[in-house]
Amino acid sequence: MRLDVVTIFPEYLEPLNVSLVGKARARGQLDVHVHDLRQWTYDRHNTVDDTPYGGGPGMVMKTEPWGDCLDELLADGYEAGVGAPALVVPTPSGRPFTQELAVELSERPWLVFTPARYEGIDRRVMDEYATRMPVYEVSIGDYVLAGGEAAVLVITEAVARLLPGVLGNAESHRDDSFAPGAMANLLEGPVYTKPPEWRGHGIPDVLLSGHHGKIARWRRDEALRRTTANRPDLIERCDAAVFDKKDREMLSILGWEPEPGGRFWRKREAVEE
Ligand code: 6GU
Repeated sequence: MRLDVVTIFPEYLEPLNVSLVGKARARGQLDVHVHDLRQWTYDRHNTVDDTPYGGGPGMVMKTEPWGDCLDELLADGYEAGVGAPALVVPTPSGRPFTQELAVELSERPWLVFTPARYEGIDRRVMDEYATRMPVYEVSIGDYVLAGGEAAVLVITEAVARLLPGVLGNAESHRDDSFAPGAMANLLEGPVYTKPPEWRGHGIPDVLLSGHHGKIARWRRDEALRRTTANRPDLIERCDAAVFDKKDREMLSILGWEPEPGGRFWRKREAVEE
């Protein structure tokens, strides 16, 4: 897979040399190109922004540097025969980045990222490239960052670990929380390793029992416990058909009950606790 990133802070993308993404690059599984947008400015001050039409605070990134840069790097990739590019535009007003979108992006041969600073990029840039390729405007969560570079690191890592051969074991993302088509999207429960006792904290006996069925059940119960506590929306969204008899017992203990419509809701008393 080829990745291009265009930014006014190329050094912000240094982490792409490290860890999983860095190793995927070293192995030739990822071909990463980071570009400094200011190389496509032609004035003394290397201007990339200007005041917004209609007034208001902040600055808007200008069309021309983005257009000239994207034209050049798209021509380069087409010439190299990389495949069909998709533009990924990080913005707090984009669609939420999810595991499902990570899977979709991981299936493309070439992603071009345009992290912006200031109030964002002149709309006409996205409109122009949308006539030639898919454009994904993506947000990584409900908070505001100063720029899209950190989002590029997030998206890149989520996508890279899905590429064939990047994670050691091909099975390792089948059970990810949020894996599409997972039985139910539950958060994963706690994990433990040696030593068996640390500062007076032991580990749950069941994990030492060697009883695989009981261990699987315990893990499922802990996943339900954690999901109801931290992400009740995930339980409410589930088709109740994904919960077996033991799941239902655990949900009941946690203060949840089925509705006639088929979904689970937190019981009133539990909500008020
Ligand atoms: Cl992609 N960019 C910025 N600037 N802020 C964000 C974001 C992206 N996602 C969440 N907040």
